[in-house]
Amino acid sequence: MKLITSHETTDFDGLASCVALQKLLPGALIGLSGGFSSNVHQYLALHRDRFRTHRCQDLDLKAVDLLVVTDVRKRARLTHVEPVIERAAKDPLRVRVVVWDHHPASPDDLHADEEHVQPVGSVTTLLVEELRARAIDVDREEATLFALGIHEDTGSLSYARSCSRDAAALAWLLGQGAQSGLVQRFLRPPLDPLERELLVRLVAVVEEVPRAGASVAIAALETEEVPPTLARVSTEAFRILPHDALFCVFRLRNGKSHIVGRGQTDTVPIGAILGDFGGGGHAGAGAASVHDTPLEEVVATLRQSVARRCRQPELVRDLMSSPVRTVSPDTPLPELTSSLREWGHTGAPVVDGGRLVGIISRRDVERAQRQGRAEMAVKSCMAHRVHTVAPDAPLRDALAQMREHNVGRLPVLDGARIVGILSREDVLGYLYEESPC
Ligand SMILES: [Mn+2]
Repeated sequence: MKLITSHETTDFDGLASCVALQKLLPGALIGLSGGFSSNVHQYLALHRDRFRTHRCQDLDLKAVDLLVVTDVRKRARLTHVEPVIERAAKDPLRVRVVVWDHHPASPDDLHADEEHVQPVGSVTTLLVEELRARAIDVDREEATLFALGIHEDTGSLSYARSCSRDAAALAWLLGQGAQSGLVQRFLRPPLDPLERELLVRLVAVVEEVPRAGASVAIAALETEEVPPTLARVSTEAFRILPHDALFCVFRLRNGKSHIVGRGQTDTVPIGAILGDFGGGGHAGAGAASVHDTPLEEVVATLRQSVARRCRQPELVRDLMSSPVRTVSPDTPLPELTSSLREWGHTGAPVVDGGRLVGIISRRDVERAQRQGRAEMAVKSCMAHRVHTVAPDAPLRDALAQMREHNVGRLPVLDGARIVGILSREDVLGYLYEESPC
């Protein structure tokens, strides 16, 4: 028997990639843990007969001679096929293992005879590319399911890890009849009353983790809801809260704690942090389970893991321009204009005897020209109130200042000494780095 499987609490990327694999391997069965994320659960209420899946406990796993695993490689998330994995380890000639995945490698990964692993936004993208390459037709229901897989894992192409290959696969699926209106409906069904209630409780207990380098928050509470609900409510909480990353810890009455992580900055590696608890995921989302540990202890361990694993954020000193070109308060405006043009700058700090006394921009000069003051000195139209930043301030603090005061450049002061300047151009150059794949 050929068996296709994916991770526990199967999401749209997992289900879509299983269905795509079944088209590549006619006759293979899809066997899963039986637990689905809640949006997939609702989708299957309508599509169960169109896309047949089995629970592994209802299948004769001893008959499996080919195991194809998709959207996961960690054994901890594959307990429903553990007997097959064990048999493959003992007798590799009798059971072949093939893996399709897009997650980073980890020590808990199962051994595979054949691996198709690429760092794209969704594993469904890899399978859509394979179907296209083999000229296998897909109908509009399949195309819509595959589109759901790509939309879910790439945040509709908005997450940092989504790439041009995901977009190309999605474009092709639209050409095959994928229904965008239905994608919207099945991807994010509204929260039900119980989920809304849990969301309100969760938001009330959010606490920020100090000195994580980014805005990281933890919310911990006791509940009796099921894991798919916990994942959905965590996603919604992350969407409405202002943090770069959010970890939600839910302790159930049976003593088990379920941790859900959501994030949108590469300085907080969600998957690696939850890996410390035997769970996993990627940079933007992950989950883990902890047994028989008091809630406070789980939270304390989580705080330590966050502190240890978060990368330090970009600092102003790493991005600022240095040395700084400055002008004197007595510089005539025509001379300033030609200097700015020569330097390729749109403004400059004004320094008098080594002391920062103002800042002037091309816009100030243009205003002076309009008012007939084009021949005057810099001091006549410079801004006296200068917003500055320290060299070891995180970049996001500098951005917050630029936004709040609507200024395009911040002189960088080390004590009273001007050591650099951070401009909009410096920040843009950093933000627009090349795409991940
Ligand atoms: Mn995935």
